[in-house]
Amino acid sequence: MLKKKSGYVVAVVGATGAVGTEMIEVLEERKFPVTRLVPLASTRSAGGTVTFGGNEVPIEVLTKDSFAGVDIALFSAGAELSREFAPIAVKAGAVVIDNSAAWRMAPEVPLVVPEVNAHDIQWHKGIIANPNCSTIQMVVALKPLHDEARIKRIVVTTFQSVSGTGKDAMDELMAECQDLLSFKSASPKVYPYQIAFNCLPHIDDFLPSGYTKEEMKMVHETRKIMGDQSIHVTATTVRVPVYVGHSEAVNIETERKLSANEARAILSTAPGVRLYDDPAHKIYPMPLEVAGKDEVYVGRVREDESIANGLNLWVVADNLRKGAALNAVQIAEHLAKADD
Ligand code: 25A
Ligand code: L14
Repeated sequence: MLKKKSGYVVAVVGATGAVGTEMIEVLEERKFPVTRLVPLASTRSAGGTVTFGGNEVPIEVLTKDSFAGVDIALFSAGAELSREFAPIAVKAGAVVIDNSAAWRMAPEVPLVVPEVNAHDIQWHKGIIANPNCSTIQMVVALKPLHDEARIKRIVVTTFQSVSGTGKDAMDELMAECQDLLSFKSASPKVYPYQIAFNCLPHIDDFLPSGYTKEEMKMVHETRKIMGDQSIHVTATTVRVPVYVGHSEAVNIETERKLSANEARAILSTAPGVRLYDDPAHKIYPMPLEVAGKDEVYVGRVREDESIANGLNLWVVADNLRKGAALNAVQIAEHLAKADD
């Protein structure tokens, strides 16, 4: 449990990564009460610093002893590290907010998107999991519609940016563009094929069923966050040559009929949602515009004319912010508030 304090010692594991960097920025931006920041990374980053509150803070190498005196530990260095070090951090007295897939489906670990299920934070036993980026933005948009009309089935196709994979993937997209535009061939390392000027229907590993792990995360995590095992979800996840911002084409079937206007009215006041839907004036969300924003943008709200109670939506969010760092810091804010 987090003890009430006027400020907290906050560790960021993976502080130099795409998400870790954003976590430090969001902590500062939202004026989270940090008395001491502990940036942790691998030996590759040792000797460097991160800037926080106008100070250069030295990066420390992650070890079993890194968590002495730490109140909150934000993890974003991959599932393997989280599996090993999150229990160590908890033993040392920290509350862990973990951004990897390691703990999300563990029954004793709450999986939280504050706009949807902040109430689940209270039963944590030391670890709170941050959901998959694609799932977070989808449930922020769908929860208010589910509350009104009960969603029976979701069919989603994602268009995911390379920043989801991390810094190396962002560098790879840039290098491939430069090579191709100078008439050299691309040499992919992070992805199995060239991502520049291409789409890869392959995110995370394939399972024997033919689905990818990323697709199945959207199925299982959506049900856990919404607290409703009866929702049917099917997903196709696609990598696209975009730096930041995931987009999703979402089709839902509801128990009660919702007109597009009703859905728009609900979404226009929903927490964390920005309705951005005026096709007559070419107003619809795009990743280039949404990158850097906190809200989940929703546009292209239409009735699905092929079924009785169906809707189509286009959902875009900054995967590094709401999809990862911002959601984690929002959870920390709830923790700090809860012990008032
Ligand atoms: O398993 P998962 O859950 O699927 O997650 C896999 C990866 O996804 C990212 C994150 O990558 C993670 O490693 N990630 C996780 N959750 C995410 C989410 N929700 C998510 N991305 C989006 N949404 P990342 O590249 O963003 O961040 C990596 C960070 O982890 C640190 N790290 C890695 N191994 C570590 C470790 N820290 C401690 N101990 C370890 N053993 C990593 O630090 C980074 O902070 P670093 O010091 O290794 O990297 C610092 C700089 O070095 C560069 N670099 C990376 N690899 C190499 C390299 N340089 C040379 N050679 C390399 N092989 C990096 O560019 C970085 O700038
Ligand atoms: O959080 O886009 O489970 O490659 C792992 C894969 C985040 C996105 C997670 C990607 C994801 C990531």
